[in-house]
Amino acid sequence: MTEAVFDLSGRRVWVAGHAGMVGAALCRRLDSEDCEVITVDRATVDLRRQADVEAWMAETRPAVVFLTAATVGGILANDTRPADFLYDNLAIEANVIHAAYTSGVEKLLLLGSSCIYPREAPQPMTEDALLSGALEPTNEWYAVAKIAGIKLCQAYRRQHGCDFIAAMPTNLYGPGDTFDLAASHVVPALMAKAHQAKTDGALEIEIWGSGTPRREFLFVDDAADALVHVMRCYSNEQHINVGTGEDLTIDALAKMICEVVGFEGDCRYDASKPDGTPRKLLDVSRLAALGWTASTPLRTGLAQTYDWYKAQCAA
Ligand code: GFB
Repeated sequence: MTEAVFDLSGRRVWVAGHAGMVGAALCRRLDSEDCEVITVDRATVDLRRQADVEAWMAETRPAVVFLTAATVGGILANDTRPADFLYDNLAIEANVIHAAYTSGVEKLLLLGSSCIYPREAPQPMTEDALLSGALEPTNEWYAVAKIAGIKLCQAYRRQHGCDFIAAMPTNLYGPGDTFDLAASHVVPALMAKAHQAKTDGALEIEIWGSGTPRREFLFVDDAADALVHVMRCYSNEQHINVGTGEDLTIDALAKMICEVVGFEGDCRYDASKPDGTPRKLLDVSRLAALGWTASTPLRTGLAQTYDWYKAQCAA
């Protein structure tokens, strides 16, 4: 086990973005830590408004910040709402990171995304692949904002000595995900489609693209555990990958989701929808060297997510 270098005990920890899937999982994970978790609703502090953020942070003085707040979405949302994905995320990162510096935050972790890497990056993608080639066009707006976030953490570390770090997770899924088909990522989208088809007695579900792209999926409670581990054990200017190190095709994922849901119909591919990046597999050697590896198998995580979704549908 890696020796802890940063202790959360007794510290005031702000989970920015607590209402989102990752923020909520982090709050669950931090329940078992001896720290004070604070959150603030969007109606009280809009993180895109600099004055709101500075005033709230100066008043509440968190010692530690997990910056998970972001405008996020699946491939279609990224492709059709470029201004939201670029502006919202740049504003949130700039405001929170600068206010963390001015209010004396001891440590901040920015959550990014594996889409920061070039579309044609060698697989699995190491941290060094950043800015080595052109981005995937469907999500370059979000990627540029997250790259700017990494650079903000580096810049405040270099110029002001701030212990600000950045973690780049692979595609995440789990309880609390967005199941709205216009905004969702592939896991909740296919789960909702399969569930609806099973309920309606439909013969097939529609899968976007060709089914051939490969993706890596990490269960959100594993991700939250990894982020706490990284907060404790990592302090470096270079960002760090967070994933499982294993991927599968969208076709294989769709079949697994149909099995979990109990839908026995067919999958029909809609080639008019984008595939996005052909492959996005992270090299997780650095994280493994810190003593963390994922523990929830994909099928187990999908079953837990489906249980959560069914409970929401029934509510
Ligand atoms: O999860 P997803 O939207 O995100 O799509 P990305 C992954 C793959 O699943 C793509 C296919 O090849 C989609 O075409 N897919 C098949 C579907 N059926 C569906 C469906 O019904 N809904 C969705 N959403 N996809 C996002 C980025 O990329 O991943 C973000 O746009 C971010 O910036 C996020 O990085 C993690 O992996 O393609």
